[in-house]
Amino acid sequence: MSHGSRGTWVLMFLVIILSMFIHNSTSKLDPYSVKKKRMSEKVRKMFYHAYNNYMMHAFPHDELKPLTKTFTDSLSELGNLKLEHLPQEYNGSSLSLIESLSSLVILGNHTEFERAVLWLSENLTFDVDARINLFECNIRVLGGLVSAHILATDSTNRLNKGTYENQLLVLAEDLGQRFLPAFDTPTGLPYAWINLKYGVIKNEITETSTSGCGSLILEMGALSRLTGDPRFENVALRALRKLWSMRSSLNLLGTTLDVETGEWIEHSSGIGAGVDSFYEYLIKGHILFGREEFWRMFQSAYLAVQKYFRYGPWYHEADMRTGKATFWQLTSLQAFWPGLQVLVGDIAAANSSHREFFHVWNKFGVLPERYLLDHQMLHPTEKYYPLRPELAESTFYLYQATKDPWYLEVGESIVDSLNFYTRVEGGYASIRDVTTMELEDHQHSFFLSETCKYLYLLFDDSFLANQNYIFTTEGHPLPVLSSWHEKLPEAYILSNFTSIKSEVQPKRSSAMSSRICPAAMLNDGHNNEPVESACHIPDTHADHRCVTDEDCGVDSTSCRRRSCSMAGYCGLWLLI
Ligand code: DMJ
Repeated sequence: MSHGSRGTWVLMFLVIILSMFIHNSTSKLDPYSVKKKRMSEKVRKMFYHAYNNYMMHAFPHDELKPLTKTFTDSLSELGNLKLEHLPQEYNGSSLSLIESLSSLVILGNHTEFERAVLWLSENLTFDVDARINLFECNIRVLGGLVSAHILATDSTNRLNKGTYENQLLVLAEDLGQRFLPAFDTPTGLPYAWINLKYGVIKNEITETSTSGCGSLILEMGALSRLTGDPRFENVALRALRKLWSMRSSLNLLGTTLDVETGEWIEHSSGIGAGVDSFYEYLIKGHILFGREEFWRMFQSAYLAVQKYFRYGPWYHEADMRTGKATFWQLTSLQAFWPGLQVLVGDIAAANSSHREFFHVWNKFGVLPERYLLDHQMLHPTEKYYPLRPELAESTFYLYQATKDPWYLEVGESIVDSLNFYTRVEGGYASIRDVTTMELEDHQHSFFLSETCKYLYLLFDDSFLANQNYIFTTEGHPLPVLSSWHEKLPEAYILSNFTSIKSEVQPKRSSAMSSRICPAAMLNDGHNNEPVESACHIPDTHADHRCVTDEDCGVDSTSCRRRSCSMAGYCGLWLLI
């Protein structure tokens, strides 16, 4: 054996020993590192199976139809209405590519990220005669572009500096300007629909959702901070404040409203469809911009939710005017709530709801869109599962907060179900009916921006190692920067990325520790006044007599709704 080849063998031997040592030491630090590595690789493959099929069969259109390997230009059809007149030459807005940008960075694929950024820079235009849903376009397109711009200008992402000259921000600003006419209403609440080329069209419908008006502040606020043009943040803030002023005396909001009259159309609401991201943007707006105003709104809104919608680990709907329960339904969208609860530290409540959602996931194999809690059956028409991310999202947050390996098990089970039921040769298909597992020809863009991302981050969170991010409702990361903060709240001083601007911070009791049920009587820490449990609703009659369940309130300790016994007394008679 020559000296040269002996040297090579010695080197290889040393490399093997060293890698064994590194492997052992990381395994010792984290006993789940092998599993995490295996699972993150599995999720990486899932993402690329979905992404590559989109790029091959659907790009530059919006979304992939994985069964027929064709495409759909869905952006202009998102929401509940269809676009009437799309021009022949319209090629979509590359929605799924925009949605994939931040996921590519999180997966460490800077080459593909750069390729996508350059393609969008040269080809994307919003000067099209397309009527789009403001909310969807904001969270998916504006959010995707703003987040990707921030990632593209972050020196750690190794972009070829010469090629990126803020093109994504220019596109985002153009889009933001096209949104502005939507806010030109007597109330400041934006129209749900806008034509990108011509603004608000004649006789446009005036009905919109609470989410539609109240989930704009992250993207529009970030756009203002990045461009220096305050108009985007101002209109979003005005709409949010108006919406908040429309709350009932119970601090509840409805689900749909009229943007011209500012009146509620649907008074029943919960934490799911039509309202979910409103709550999310209050707390995330507070984290991103440090506004106390958002915290105060959130705290009141959160307490009202826990008081009027919560039934043990479940959340039903209630009438915003009376707080009386309306619909006893579990919906797939509600599964984001435990993740939001993690952000405010209400881990125990988050854990118990998450377990119930996962229980339903296990029962059906995936989460059905709507389940009737009172009849213990699926909703007759909403039996579908469109690859939604919410359960994976909450699982990721709960694992971050607790490091309880149970959540890794949950994540693995979600990954296995997705691969077993929804993976097809041409991508990942939605499920039309969870009882038959019949598939539907649609791979929603949020599968790329959220579902795969949260599953990946559950098993590999190295992206989050050196910076604080919040994720928009569509899963696009925005960094928490001290320069964007009016005043940083006490709770976030741990970050080395942010800093306290104001020395004197008001003492604030946490929403979780003192005000949330089941604590029946607590000291509020200020004037020794007892604080009543937030979930407590007294029975109608002081002597607890009742004729129907309507006469009974909510138990202050267990937060369970009391019911009327055959003998005519309210109590916790029904055990579910
Ligand atoms: C996503 O588009 C967003 O998370 C939105 O807020 C509601 N849910 C869908 C995915 O389910």
